[in-house]
Amino acid sequence: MSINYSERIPNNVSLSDDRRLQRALEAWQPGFLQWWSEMGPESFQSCDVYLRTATSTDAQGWATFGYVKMPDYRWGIFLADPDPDRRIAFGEHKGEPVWREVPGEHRGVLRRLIVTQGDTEPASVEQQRHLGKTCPSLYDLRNLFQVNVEEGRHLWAMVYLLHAYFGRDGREEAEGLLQRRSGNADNPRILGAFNEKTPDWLSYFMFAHFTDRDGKYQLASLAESGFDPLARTCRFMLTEEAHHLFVGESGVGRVVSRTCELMRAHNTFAVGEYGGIDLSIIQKYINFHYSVSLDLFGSELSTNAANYFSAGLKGRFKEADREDDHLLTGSSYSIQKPDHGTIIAAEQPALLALNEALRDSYIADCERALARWNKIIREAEVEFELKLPHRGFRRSIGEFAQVSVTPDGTIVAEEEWNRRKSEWIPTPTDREFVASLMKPMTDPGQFASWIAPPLRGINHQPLDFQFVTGLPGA
Ligand code: BYC
Repeated sequence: MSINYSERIPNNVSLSDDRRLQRALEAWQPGFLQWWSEMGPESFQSCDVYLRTATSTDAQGWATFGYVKMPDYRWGIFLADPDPDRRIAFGEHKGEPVWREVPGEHRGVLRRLIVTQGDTEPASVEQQRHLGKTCPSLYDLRNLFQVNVEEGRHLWAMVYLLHAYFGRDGREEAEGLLQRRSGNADNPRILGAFNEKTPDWLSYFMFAHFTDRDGKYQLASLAESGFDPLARTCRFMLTEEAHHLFVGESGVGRVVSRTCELMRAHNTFAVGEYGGIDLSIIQKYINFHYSVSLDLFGSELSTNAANYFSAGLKGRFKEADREDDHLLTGSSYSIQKPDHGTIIAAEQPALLALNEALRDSYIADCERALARWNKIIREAEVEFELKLPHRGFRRSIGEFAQVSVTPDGTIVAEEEWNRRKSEWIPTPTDREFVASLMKPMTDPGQFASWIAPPLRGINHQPLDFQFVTGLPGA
């Protein structure tokens, strides 16, 4: 479905047919732009950035690239095309036509899911706002800004739903999304990972890999929703999400690749003095970001998740492709949990274990990406293997929140864990070292010492393409 760019708010939902909604969103727009100018990428607002903009919500609609100043980016409301015959695929309403309006009895719960999703989007922009100043290349700078503007658009996606379907409390929640701030002690973002700092580019690539990947799984579950506007919104958001995951996975892969290159050239594991990041430090960053992201799936056993599912509000990953009854009332699911100093598997009602089932799909996906990083190491003939820590490692939410688990899955005393944590997660010295490498590299085609160039440029452009122009001080 093509997108109408002639209106103040680009959209493919015939916004001009609903004057009230259009006016409400136009009234929210200046607050959004104000938030962007205060909390969006610092120092780069007047640069021209080679960005892609959606022109329609089908696959061809992404082909449009051009220079845009970020504050002029056409944020708007884009939903995947409706399927007039779509039916609810799971839960108590399975088989019924999907809802085009909010079902009254689920109003509060749906609003909360939408607000939680919406809150992560501006949070990530806030977390990343200082990174531009230390970009490893123009290619990476442009990718960062692409991700940032699209997270801003994802905020619009959720705000549209709040304004269009939740009346006055929806409008209040939409305001709240512009008020909370990542890491703010008085008014923080809702979920833990979105209040952490993203101080350097290694953290950023890890975030885009591990935390954005939670986004992929949560959006895919919401894309199954019986509330059709939410499902259609999330389906289009997922097409944007794919690029964010690419930035994360390929970013970490390029750091690994450069480290291996330096290891071979200098015949040492300690590549710091040659401007690289040791594999052992990369491993600690993996441990940190993976464990923070696992918490985002919620508790292993959750009546909230069971209720979302039974009510038809939030499905499972690829719900429609699954060959079970889509009700789960009689089935069980195995979860891991601590039990008297060891970790055991326990059968639990599948309905209660939905968060864990989604986390399992996520873990399998992370394993696949990890294997690709390890392939880079193997092909460089370096003896080292990156690993994902145990799911119980460093958790703050769920069954493992009260125990101290090592990366290999052993429960130890809290005192021992604290004594040994410098082996597992980045120490202040590790972070300072990584920070010391973060010098901006803005000559076209040049890359910082700690990262390999990508295989190709964005949109088939050569690597020395001027992906961002008009840099501050240039
Ligand atoms: N931090 O029953 P439980 C993305 C709360 S990322 C703080 O297990 P539930 C993106 C929970 O609210 C995707 N609190 O929770 C990525 C509950 O509170 P109440 C974001 C937490 O509801 C990168 C209590 O603990 N989207 O898009 O089953 C860049 C009991 O928990 C946390 C979504 O998350 C936490 N980590 O599951 C940009 C989808 N976890 O009821 C963007 C929408 C739990 O006791 N959200 N709690 O007051 C959801 O589906 C669910 O809210 C959650 C939690 C899966 C997050």
